[in-house]
Amino acid sequence: DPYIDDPIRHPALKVNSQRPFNAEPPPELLTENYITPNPIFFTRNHLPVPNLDRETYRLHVVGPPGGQSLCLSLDDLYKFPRHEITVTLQCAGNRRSEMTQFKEVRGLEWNIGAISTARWAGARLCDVLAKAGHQLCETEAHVCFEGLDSDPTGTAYGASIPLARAMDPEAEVLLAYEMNGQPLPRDHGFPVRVVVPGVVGARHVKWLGKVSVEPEESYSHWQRRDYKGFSPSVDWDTVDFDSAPSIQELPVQSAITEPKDGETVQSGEVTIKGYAWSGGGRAVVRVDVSLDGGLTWHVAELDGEEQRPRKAWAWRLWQLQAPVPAGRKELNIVCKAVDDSYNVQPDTVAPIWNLRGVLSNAWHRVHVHVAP
Ligand code: MTE
Ligand code: MO
Repeated sequence: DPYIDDPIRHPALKVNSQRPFNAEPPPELLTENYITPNPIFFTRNHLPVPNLDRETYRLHVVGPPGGQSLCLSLDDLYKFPRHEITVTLQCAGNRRSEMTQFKEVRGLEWNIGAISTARWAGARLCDVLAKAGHQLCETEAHVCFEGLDSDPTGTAYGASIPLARAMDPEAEVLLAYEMNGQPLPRDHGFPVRVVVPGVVGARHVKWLGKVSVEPEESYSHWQRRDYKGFSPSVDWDTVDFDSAPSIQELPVQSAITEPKDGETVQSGEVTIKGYAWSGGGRAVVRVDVSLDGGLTWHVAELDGEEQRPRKAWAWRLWQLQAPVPAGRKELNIVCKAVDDSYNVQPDTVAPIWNLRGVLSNAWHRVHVHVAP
């Protein structure tokens, strides 16, 4: 059993798949803290968790012609200037179960918890690439990452991001060795992972073994044959993965974490809580909440850390206290967020449904009963 050596996990996690391990925190725990505690941070593994040793770990950075390849120990990485940022990580499959309800898709049944936020510390990728002699070039180029996790044929997890993002100090791409003040937990990439603020989780390669600059995107399955969006009309007989770009920056997202679907709330006043986030450093500027399925709206209060313009890497938590209209037996609660480019969420899943169930960001809806 290649999974025999996987770490022990927190019992509160809702497990979507045991081998490989995939799990999310329950909604009410997700927004209990602005920073998600490490033990309940959602986990998305495609393969067994490698058991790496901090002393023998090496990161290989392939240099350009005329540059120098680097072979970095953890202590070597500590010598680069330390950079610390709060970043929300979201899987492309977050909220996939809502797409499944509309029409079958292939993928893990994530509820709204395939998203979490941590304080990450590490070396800036741009500093490490510069040390190896890499520069921005005029022609298209990509930074390819390889994990030290692999399948029985020896194929490693891999992904890539454009070189322009990797070299941009303002994009703050990290080779992270710390998560919330601790060494990375094994499930989250011990000892080193990539953190690409504002970009889909799949590019944040864990257990990082190799970094190289290539003229093409990574040839990994997860870069080329997965994590892409398609028209609702495309099915598994007609899909052409080469025709769509790989997902990088994610669209605007929000969800309700309290109350839960099917719950009974007290009459009088109801408190509604949730999260909102957008990709590419776009800040959430507003969250609208409706108690009547979208006929009338309230503006929620945004909590959590104020985000910097163009560098809004982390989510906002939000809440709304609203009177329950007298005589109502049930509420159809809806939320939708707006980012600073005025991007909005689609109202239903149908027009964004896709065969892989990614990019699921329709208005989130929760139906509750009102106590008599
Ligand atoms: N890196 C490696 N090496 N192997 C993986 O399976 N999964 C990716 C990414 N990095 C993965 C990986 C995906 S799809 C996501 S969403 C994030 O890691 C999840 O990170 P987390 O488990 O720390 O939440
Ligand atoms: Mo993912």
